Amino acid sequence: VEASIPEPLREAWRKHSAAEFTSKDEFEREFVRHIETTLARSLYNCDELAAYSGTALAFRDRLIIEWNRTQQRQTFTDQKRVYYLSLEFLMGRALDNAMLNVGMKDVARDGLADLGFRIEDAISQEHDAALGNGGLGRLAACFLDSMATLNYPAWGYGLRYRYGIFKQEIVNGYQMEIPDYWLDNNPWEFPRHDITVDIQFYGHVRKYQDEDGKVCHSWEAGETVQAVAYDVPIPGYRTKTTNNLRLWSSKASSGEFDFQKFNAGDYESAVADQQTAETISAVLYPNDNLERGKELRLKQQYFWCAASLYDIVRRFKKTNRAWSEFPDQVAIQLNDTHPTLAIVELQRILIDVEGLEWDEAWRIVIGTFGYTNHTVLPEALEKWSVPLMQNLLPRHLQIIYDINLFFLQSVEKRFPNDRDMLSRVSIIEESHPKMVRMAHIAIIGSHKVNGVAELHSDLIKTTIFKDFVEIYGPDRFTNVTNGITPRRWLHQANPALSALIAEKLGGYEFLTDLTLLDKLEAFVDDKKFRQEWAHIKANNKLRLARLIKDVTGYSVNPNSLFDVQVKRIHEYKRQQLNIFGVIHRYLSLKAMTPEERKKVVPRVSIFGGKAAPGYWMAKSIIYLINSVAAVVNKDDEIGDLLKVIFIEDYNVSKAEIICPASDISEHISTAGTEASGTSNMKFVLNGGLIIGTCDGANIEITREIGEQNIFLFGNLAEDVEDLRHRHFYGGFQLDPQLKRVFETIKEGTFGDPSSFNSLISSIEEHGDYYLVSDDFNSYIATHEMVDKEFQNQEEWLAKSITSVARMGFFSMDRVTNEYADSIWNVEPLDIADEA
Ligand code: GPW
Repeated sequence: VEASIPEPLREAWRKHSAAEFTSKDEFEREFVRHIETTLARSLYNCDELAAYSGTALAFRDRLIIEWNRTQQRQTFTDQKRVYYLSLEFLMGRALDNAMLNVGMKDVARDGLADLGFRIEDAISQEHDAALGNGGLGRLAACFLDSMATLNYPAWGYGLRYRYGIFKQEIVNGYQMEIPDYWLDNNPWEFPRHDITVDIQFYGHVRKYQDEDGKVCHSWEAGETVQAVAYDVPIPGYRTKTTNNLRLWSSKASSGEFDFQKFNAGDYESAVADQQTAETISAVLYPNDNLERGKELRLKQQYFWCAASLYDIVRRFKKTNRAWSEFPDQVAIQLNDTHPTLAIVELQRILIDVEGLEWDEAWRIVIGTFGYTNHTVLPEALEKWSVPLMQNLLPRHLQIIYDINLFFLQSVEKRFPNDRDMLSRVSIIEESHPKMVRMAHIAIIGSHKVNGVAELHSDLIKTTIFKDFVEIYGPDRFTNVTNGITPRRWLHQANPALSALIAEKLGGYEFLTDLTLLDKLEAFVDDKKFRQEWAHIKANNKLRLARLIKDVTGYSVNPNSLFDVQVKRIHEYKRQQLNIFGVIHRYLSLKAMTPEERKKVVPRVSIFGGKAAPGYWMAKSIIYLINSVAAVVNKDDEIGDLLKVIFIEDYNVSKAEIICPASDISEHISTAGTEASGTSNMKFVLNGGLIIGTCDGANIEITREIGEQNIFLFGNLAEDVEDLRHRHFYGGFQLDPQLKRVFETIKEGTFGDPSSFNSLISSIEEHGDYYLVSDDFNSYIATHEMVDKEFQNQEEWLAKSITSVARMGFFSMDRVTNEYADSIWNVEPLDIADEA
């Protein structure tokens, strides 16, 4: 407020206020201006990278003008805001998305052509913003897109990692990890060196009495680190809203970068302190669905939660409202348990700093938070050791103990003498060392807990959180099935299909109301439409074939059936089932006569995905895929009938090329293990069929598109426990066809078999936890159906079109509105009658 210009002087400001380019000519002027001044280059040294930067800077100016207006509007109307806390935002590239959202891609294409560039070449220069591992991080990115598009006043909060998810290279069939340093020349972030927060760690708690004799606590820091805000503008699609993603970067706090040491000439140790502080935001942990309890990870979590809450509270305090109104102004969504410390931190701020009573503070906390669970896998549920937390966050541990005490007292009252119940629901696990169960804090401190697909939400209520349903009743638990943004995953990734749909539907409204796709069903039998549909798929397959040639050197026949599985490599996602199936196919082909082979549908099995660097089994799976590829792809007897491809460094921008190009994709997790999956939605929305288990969102996709349009197989979630039990106590029977596959591997067909020992023995000898053998037979049989049905191209096309027409439910906009209504209680900002 102090920095505001007095009214009489504002006229001059308004006269010169920045304007947005609106024509090709103006775009070209902005582009050249940025090349010549911002980048200090000229037409004599403008390469494609500079052309990307010039275009990005021109669009960035537009976004920032809209961003400023949005923030002013949101401050002025002062409604409730949503804060989405996520340790991961897997954004991918920003330029194409920005151009499409503001509706100026054609203008930029023509302008760039005038100046000597192809827009695709400029776009492909951009480095992916890869601040995430997989589905959880990409979901956060889809949320941001949707919240802006629907005009919700919403901010994302995350960490500005210097290194995103590692870049994967395949060397001699093995995964190698290369650091992903991505920050140089990133035009999309705005450093806010004036927005900083000092964050404490370690130290001790001092107890004292205030003037009124009330017992108070003060946390006296052992160490402080400074958080600096970096803002990333998030444009909505064809809307005035440009929201903010605020990422925190760590550095030594000003007092800490020691002037004394510096003065005394002790530069080395002064710089070492600086570097220690910077390690907090240095690197994204590369684990998907796994928690390893490392101290630096806990530091990251607290650093980010504390900085974000300080920022949120500071914004609230400017409104001069009573604390009791906090939950009417602020909704905070926790993307998994990673930000659970925010619950404890808000309670600490309210009682230790603001002086509220415990009960009033706790009501505010519960009213503010919502918690989304994304997994039931035990190894992914976060637990922190008590001694670790005691050392790093002593006051928070006290508060956690108090939360637990009051909670257990209330449980004891409702369920007297149920000691087992108390120990099951306690925040503290009585192990050695004791552990803090973060999910329990998240449930106790939130007013809503949601799963991400129906089956998964049912499972959390009946298994891992069953006791909490008894304690709180069913209302605290709900389901919001995941979705995807159709802007990036249809319009941007598959412009030709988007244009064809727009032509049939009379415009692009479906991009903001995806249920309109249902009008496509009327054209299923339209010959010409079918041809155009098929033509687009064929072109997308050509585009993928070019990418495959570029990254692997292999040429694939684009008329083959493209069978794709791209996602993080994990035993529960069962890429091993897929590659064993490929080996089975290879053996069948080898056993055929030339006559029989003529009837076979040629296939390309395409894999992609990263293994966590410490996940041995996942790395073995990658090595097996590449070893099979090396043998099969050079087998002249087989030729085009089977090719195996591993696309290295799968990421968001590669997904944009891969998803539109599949005939069939694989979503084949052990039933009950994949909470939702979201790439299943991306593939179907782009006209690919899927083969999958009855797991996660596959079940709802089936319900929407019809079971005749999906290839389902395998055991059901309800049978898994029983099957696992039988593996150990009823004797284990290896599927005979899988046995033949194992024998082939053991004979050395794909190189030294000892490399695959642990993969095979986990199934043959150690209980086959993921039921690969139990599902193998039906998996093979279902793939035979796929082959057969693919030969009837007309039927296949009808399935493809019908499926797309019925995918409206999986728009992220539906998801965002459900969160807004049932969890956040926020309204979109009405900007219709804005001057
Ligand atoms: F373990 N998911 C993910 F639950 O990508 F935290 N990484 C993770 O660490 C976790 C979950 C976590 C995924 C789920 O595996 C996937 O099924 C789901 O579609 C996605 O989160 C978004 O909800």
